[in-house]
Amino acid sequence: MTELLDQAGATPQTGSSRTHQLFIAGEWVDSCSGETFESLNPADRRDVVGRFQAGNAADVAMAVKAAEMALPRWKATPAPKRGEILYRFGQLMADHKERLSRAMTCEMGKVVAEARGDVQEGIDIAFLMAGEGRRMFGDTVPSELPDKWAMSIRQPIGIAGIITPWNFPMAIPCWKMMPALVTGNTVVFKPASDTPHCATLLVELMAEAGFPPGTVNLVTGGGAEVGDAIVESPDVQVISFTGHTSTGKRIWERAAKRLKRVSLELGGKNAVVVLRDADLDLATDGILWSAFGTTGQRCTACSRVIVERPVVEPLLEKLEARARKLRLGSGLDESTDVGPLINPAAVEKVGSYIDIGRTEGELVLGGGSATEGDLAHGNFFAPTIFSGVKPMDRIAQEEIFGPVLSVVPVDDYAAAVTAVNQVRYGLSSSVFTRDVNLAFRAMRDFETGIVYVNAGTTGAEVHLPFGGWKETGNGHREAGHAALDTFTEWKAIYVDFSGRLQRAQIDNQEPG
Ligand code: UN1
Repeated sequence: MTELLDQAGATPQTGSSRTHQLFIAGEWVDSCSGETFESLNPADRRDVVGRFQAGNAADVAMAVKAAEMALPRWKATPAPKRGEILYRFGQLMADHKERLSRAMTCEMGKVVAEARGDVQEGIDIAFLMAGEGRRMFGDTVPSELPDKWAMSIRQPIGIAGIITPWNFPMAIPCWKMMPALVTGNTVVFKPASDTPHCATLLVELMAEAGFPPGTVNLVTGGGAEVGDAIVESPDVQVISFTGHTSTGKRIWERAAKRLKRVSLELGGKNAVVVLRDADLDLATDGILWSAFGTTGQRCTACSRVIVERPVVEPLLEKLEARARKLRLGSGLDESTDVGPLINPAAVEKVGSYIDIGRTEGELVLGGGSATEGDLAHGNFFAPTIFSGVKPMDRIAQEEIFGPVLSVVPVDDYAAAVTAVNQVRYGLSSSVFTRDVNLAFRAMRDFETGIVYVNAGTTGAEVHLPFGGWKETGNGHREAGHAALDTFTEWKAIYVDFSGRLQRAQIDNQEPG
């Protein structure tokens, strides 16, 4: 373990081109394909973070087999004991926080302060879910019949397929694996192809924490090979996926054929609403942090600012002045505000939205990739602001997943609500106002799974449900105790100790 972590943190600019392996049944092994792929540092693509196994369906089959073999013992392990392993894992993450964070920055680019937040979110969910080992509440309720006991308990579903994105490469796998494991499922984990190193480091720590062989299996590789095989496997009963809406829809369709449970966290098009009475300095802080933090690559990122007309000009002035000062660069440099995008394809996609935006609004700032000086070898994109955007314009409707912000003027609160809600997604929203009545109306009216008052759209905490309405998901939630619903079956149990047959809904009715 320490060897891997040492390499992760020690030589961040050069990385390690060592070849990593899959983790199946408690062993580090090569892929059946015999092929590998590289993970590159997005701040400097010459820096190879490492080589990783290109897994395929045969590897997935072995991982599923290992998860199946481990299941009976893991299920039979008392939940508080399972929880103790989660506590150990959370503590190991805390012990190695700095090195994990730096490794994350090297592999996916987010500035190291935010990488620390990502690791911290993993620690938080490990500790929260460890505690579930001693809670996992069901109901104990009175029966409608005398001398009869009624209660409900949660039980594991079986093998969980965990398919995760690169933007929160430690937090999101932990959001999914911690509730899956504490409830007694075993796991096959496929991380995004852009962040296999982060996943490898996590799984190393999980092994060290004492998860028994086969409870957690890691298969790196492409979606078409590894992801599809997990989704198609008849023995994987539950899938938890975070990523593109189109991929999520495909997964759900395919899994539906086998009536699998699927939890999806997909896109967002999150709005900050600034009302005319808002504290504009505070709003500026919140908007910049949620629009340009993580280079706009959060599902919760703010990409629309819906502003009442009287304050459009003063707000825009503040946003532009502050955004102009944001420093682009390597996330390992503590003075950097905005790191790179994840890969060249992302630069191209974000760039294509600039062309669209120019025909829809007015470009105020940015609008292109940044290649000067030290940025030349990275996937950098300048923080970009468009003004005068209309609610139904494409840049105000489609998820861009980059540092692009659209300012959308509206006439009043009612028009702001319409604009917030007239999108296909519904993850996060926020309102800046000092009017308590309008704040409460917004909490009621915004059709999103998360609403902030006088804060930006990012920064969800792990003990509340995380997820969205509409095409952001399919009704499931991560984090909080809601996360347990994804990974458990309910069992209602009735114990009749009357010694005679009592027929519910019949014997307890007054004779007519
Ligand atoms: C995501 O972008 O998919 O609320 C997750 C937030 C973070 C999690 C974001 N705690 O911004």
